Amino acid sequence: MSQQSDDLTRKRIVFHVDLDYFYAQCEQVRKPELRDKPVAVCIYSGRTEDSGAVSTANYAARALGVKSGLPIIVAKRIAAGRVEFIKADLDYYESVSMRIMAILRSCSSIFEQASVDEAYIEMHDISYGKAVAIAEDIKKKILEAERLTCSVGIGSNKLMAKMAAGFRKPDGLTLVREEENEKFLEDMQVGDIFGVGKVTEAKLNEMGIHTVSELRSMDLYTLQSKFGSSMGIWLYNASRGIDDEAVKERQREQYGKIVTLKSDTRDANTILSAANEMADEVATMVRADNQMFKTVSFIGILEDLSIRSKNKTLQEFADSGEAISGVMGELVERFLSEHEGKLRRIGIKVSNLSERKMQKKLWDF
Ligand code: DCP
Ligand code: CA
Ligand code: CA
Repeated sequence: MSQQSDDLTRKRIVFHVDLDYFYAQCEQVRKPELRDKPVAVCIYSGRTEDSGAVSTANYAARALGVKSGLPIIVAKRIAAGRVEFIKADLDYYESVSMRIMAILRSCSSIFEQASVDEAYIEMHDISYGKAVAIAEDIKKKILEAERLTCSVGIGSNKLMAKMAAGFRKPDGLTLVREEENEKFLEDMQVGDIFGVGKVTEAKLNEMGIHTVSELRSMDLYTLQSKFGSSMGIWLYNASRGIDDEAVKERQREQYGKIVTLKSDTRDANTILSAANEMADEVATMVRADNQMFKTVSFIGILEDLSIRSKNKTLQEFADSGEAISGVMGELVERFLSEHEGKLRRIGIKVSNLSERKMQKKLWDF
């Protein structure tokens, strides 16, 4: 065979694109003065001045020990004066994300957004060489449009693409050929396999299994008897780089919005008017996606930060703000009669979605 394996077309190639230190990079793009500084983006809970957690940090801040999940107070203790602490602006990151997802969606009809900053793209009948060129082009497009870097993994399935994307960050591009899957995984820890959670990892470690190659030495029967039949087979396959999950667009399951009240209260009128103010906004999001909803929920976050909700299912699918406001009085009343204490934040949510039928549109004429 004279042909190199790179020139052969592959039946299925999956790309995983993950934006680098996403929230922090978004901040650096709009504030160029942050370009060369360690940056941490924080979600403040509002309780006391510095309560809350770091949602992400750029790599310079990570080098100083500041990373996702760290309490802000601790992060500031570690890196006082050396790291810029910025309040998260989720709406802004969401808008950047939506524009980037539109770019990625245009690359292939087989597309799946997996989170605010990552997506899978599937292509057929291209060579690995061509796949690398496409990945380079994707990176260039995102850089040109939004000045953001990302890391891309190319693999024979979703699992391998995801693992490849995490291999070299930031600004990475990693190709794992199908025949390299086992080699790529074997020295990793079982907990490094995407999808293996803390509980499974601990259980495997207890059984004396730490590396992926040790996991691969387990027979299917033993794995299934310890982890159940579907988890057992998943582990068996994952340790070999086998995964047949489809890349498919995820359906959204709900739309909603939450606000903090001006002051903690249990005054029904104050709560109701704040809830109704959000109704049109939520309904507009639903209509923009050509969806309808059947269930409306009122969510209350009490002074002790516990979250409670009341919901009502409508007779018919609806897509208007009035349909939400129409049941809000009843929901708020039920909420207040069942829960004591003042409300600190409130939210509304619609769920039980259905795509708006084409017929409905025709009827509208
Ligand atoms: N995020 C968060 N809280 C966490 C983890 C993440 O709010 N505990 C948010 C902030 C991140 C974004 O989600 O910017 C994407 O998460 P990633 O895990 O992809 O992390 P980053 O993009 O920040 O960094 P990396 O370069 O490692 O992908
Ligand atoms: Ca990321
Ligand atoms: Ca991510």
